Amino acid sequence: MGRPVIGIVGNLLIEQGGFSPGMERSYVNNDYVAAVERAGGIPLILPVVRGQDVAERQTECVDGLLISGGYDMDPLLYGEEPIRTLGFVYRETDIFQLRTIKTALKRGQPILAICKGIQLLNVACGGTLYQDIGEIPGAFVKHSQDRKRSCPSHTVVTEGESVVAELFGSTFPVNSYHHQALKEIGRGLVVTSRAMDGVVESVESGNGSFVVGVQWHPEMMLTGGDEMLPLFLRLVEAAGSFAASL
Ligand SMILES: [Mn+2]
Repeated sequence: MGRPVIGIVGNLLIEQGGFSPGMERSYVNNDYVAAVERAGGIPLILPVVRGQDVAERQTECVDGLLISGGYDMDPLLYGEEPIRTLGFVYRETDIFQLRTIKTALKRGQPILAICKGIQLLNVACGGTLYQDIGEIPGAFVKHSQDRKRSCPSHTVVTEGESVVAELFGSTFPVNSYHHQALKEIGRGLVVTSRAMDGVVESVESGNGSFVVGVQWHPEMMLTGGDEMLPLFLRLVEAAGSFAASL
């Protein structure tokens, strides 16, 4: 068997200017592609599609999934009305990404969910979000950093045994590019770390399959050092085991 294929869940970028304003482009940030390749996986971008069956078939074509970041999620998808500090929403991308995650969870396929990815994972499991961290009483940490993307800016403390604790220890620094956060935790997920203000920074599946969500951007940290490489190595390893078990 060859190297595991990691599907990177795509996004739509709406061009704001240039030659074709309004043009929608299928894309992912290239840091995700580079991280998967560096960890020994074969990166494959899964574009946003409309059909449920198309999304399912895409997911079946890969051995593991990397859920990338993106716009704010449509709060109607988790039963809330939009508040004034909600950012730009593109509902069709949310629906595609949720379908992809649900398909992977049903198959027991390994998932690494990053930034909006952890939020999508939580909603796919029935959880909810804070639409803006300003809603959380006592949340004092700056979670939208103004520094290089590879540079960590706040501390994370782990809770109990988890992949994250095993790889990075009980406390470690991460970068931060989110203004939303997990509220009620979805079924089957366990919180494995928090920022110093209590904001959830990672979750994992409680059932032993490799399902890890992180609120920071390990693929961006990889552009400045190797601290976060073990997370991608684990995803690729789990994807290889999953493929071998079919
Ligand atoms: Mn953060």
